[in-house]
Amino acid sequence: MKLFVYHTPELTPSDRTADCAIAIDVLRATSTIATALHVGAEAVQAFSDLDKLMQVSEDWPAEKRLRAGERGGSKVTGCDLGNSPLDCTPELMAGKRLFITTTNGTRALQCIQACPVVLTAALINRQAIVEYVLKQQPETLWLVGSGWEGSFSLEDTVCAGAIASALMTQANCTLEDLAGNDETISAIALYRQWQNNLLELLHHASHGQRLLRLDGQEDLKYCAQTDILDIVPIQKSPGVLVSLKAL
Ligand code: 3SL
Repeated sequence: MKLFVYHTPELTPSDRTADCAIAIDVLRATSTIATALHVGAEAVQAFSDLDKLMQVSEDWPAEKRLRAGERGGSKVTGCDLGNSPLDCTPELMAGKRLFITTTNGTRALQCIQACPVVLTAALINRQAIVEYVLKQQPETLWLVGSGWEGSFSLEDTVCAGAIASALMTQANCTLEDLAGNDETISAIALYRQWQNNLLELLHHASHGQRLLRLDGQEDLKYCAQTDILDIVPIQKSPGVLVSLKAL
């Protein structure tokens, strides 16, 4: 297996696909997706475009849908929810489809949509993702960070490093065996430096600071936890994610 880390959708190759590609948006889209599926959402359907989300979700029974919209960290008017994973309670989500649009995370998902296997990962479901990858042994694996409007983000890269580091340890392989690009090596180094202080790293991150200004302390605390959810969000059809257990 060769693992390639790409920091943003813009840096991800568009002329080829990987056997398995994983979108990462720790703050907060992929943390929200993992949580929604964990508490019983039927599926999460992601859109980069808000108008398209409104149009497609209109055809879904109103009592079986929730619309989540975020721009610039805040909830979009007209949606039921913003993008806080803490809003994903079993009472609200069970049996519903979550239609979601966010600034960057849903774009990362869109840029890998054509890969044969598409997953989403966050720190909270890191180990479940690692176990899936170890079982499937894809020849090429991409970890795609969402970044922020085209720029690198610490939180997505540290999560990519957390996945890569666990793969190395659990597959008992070397950096040379696993790393397909330099970004992978730097992501592992970032994770190893901060693995015991992930919350502090999220506080340093520019998007962490943006969320703190919007009163997002509890979201940061939640998203900084590692391996708390045994859930693998997997693409069933373009843009539609379900729990692997429900496939
Ligand atoms: O950019 C995104 O996709 C979001 O996850 C950003 S936010 O954390 O909801 O502000």
